[in-house]
Amino acid sequence: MLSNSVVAVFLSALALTSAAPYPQGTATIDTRQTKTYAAPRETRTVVAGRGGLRFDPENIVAPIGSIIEFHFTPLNHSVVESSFERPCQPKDAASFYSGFFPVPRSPDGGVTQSAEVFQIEVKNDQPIWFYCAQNTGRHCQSGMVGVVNQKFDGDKTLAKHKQLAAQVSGDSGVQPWIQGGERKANPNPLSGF
Ligand SMILES: [Cu+2]
Repeated sequence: MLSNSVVAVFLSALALTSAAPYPQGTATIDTRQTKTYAAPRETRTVVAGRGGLRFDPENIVAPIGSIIEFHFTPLNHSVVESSFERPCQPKDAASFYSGFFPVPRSPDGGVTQSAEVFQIEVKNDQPIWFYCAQNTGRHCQSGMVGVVNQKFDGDKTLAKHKQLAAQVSGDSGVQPWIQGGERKANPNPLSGF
């Protein structure tokens, strides 16, 4: 009886020490997966059109190196980088632009969103102002603007930016092409954001 137990313990120990966690000789490193980012990025989700003509949230604080991931609800929103002083217009030729995301309303009234998202990277500690360029309904001028890392000790506030946007009489501008970020498959298009 005792000897059987000793043998059992011995065999268990043998099994533990001889079982390699990974089959040797078959593991490979997929450089496509590892060369871009050393670690998963911290991500902030922003939903365009949730709760009306607005971004939710619209005032985002995010660390350098993190990702802002825009999701798009009906009917047809976009996101473009602007400046505090000139709302509803691209900041410059390098400003990011997502293109438009047409999304039909759900027939049963449920929440729907685009099968694609748009991601930008927070590259420095400067504020990133942005808006929706949809001119049908004048989204930007109606307050569909937002900011990443507003300077909270200054007077360039989101509220002030919205006032400036409301004074824009012309149409919102877009870039000639999608740029400055990545348009990619929505990781969870059927639920949540
Ligand atoms: Cu919009």
